[in-house]
Amino acid sequence: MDARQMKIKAAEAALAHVEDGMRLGIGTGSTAEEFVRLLAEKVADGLRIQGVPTSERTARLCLELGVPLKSLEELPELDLTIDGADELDARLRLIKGGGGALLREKIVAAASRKMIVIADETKVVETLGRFPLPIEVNTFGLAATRIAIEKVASALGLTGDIVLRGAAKETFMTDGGHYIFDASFGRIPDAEALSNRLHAIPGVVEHGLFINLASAAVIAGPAGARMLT
Ligand code: ABF
Repeated sequence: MDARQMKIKAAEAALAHVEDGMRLGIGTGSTAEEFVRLLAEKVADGLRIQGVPTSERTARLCLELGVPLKSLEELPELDLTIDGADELDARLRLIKGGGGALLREKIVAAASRKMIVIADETKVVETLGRFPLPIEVNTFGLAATRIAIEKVASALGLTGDIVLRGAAKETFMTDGGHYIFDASFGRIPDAEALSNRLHAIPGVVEHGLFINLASAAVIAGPAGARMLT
């Protein structure tokens, strides 16, 4: 089974949790896009859901495929969010944001009663941090914010490059009009501590550590899909 087939397997398993009439947060990334394609087929067969997209990219795909959308303003309380991840550990803590949508993904996930992560087994890690942690920052005071992040990380024994996404060519800007630093810490033993200290930095808008948000995960591997709760 190749990578795409594994993503489809995870998406299929998650789709089984979508009930008629649900208010559904819809994630970003290639695995989430496989979920949207399968969801669109169910909608065409009569499934009634109202979707809230976590990025402009996801919104465009949903509209193209006929998945009915509302804004989070219209649906501020959701029943379920289905979204991908860049990394997840055994306690369902995640690193997200590789796709640049972490702020809206976290807002939508936090507005949902449940969040099911869909991922292939390559995303499962013992300790978060192998994937560079995306940190969404205000465009004002970038150098000062980077120094503040370095200090916070150092205080927790974390070192590694903190790189402005897209700086080499054209600085990446999120749907929300912010920039992203990708911080290659390698391993993050105390994700909660890092999360809290990053939130205390004024220039940090949000970061890609999702803690106490995922209710379950569907992990797909060559042998099929398994549920992690
Ligand atoms: C999104 O899912 C992002 O937070 C994360 O980067 C991405 C993973 O993408 P993929 O499913 O393509 O690996 O929610």
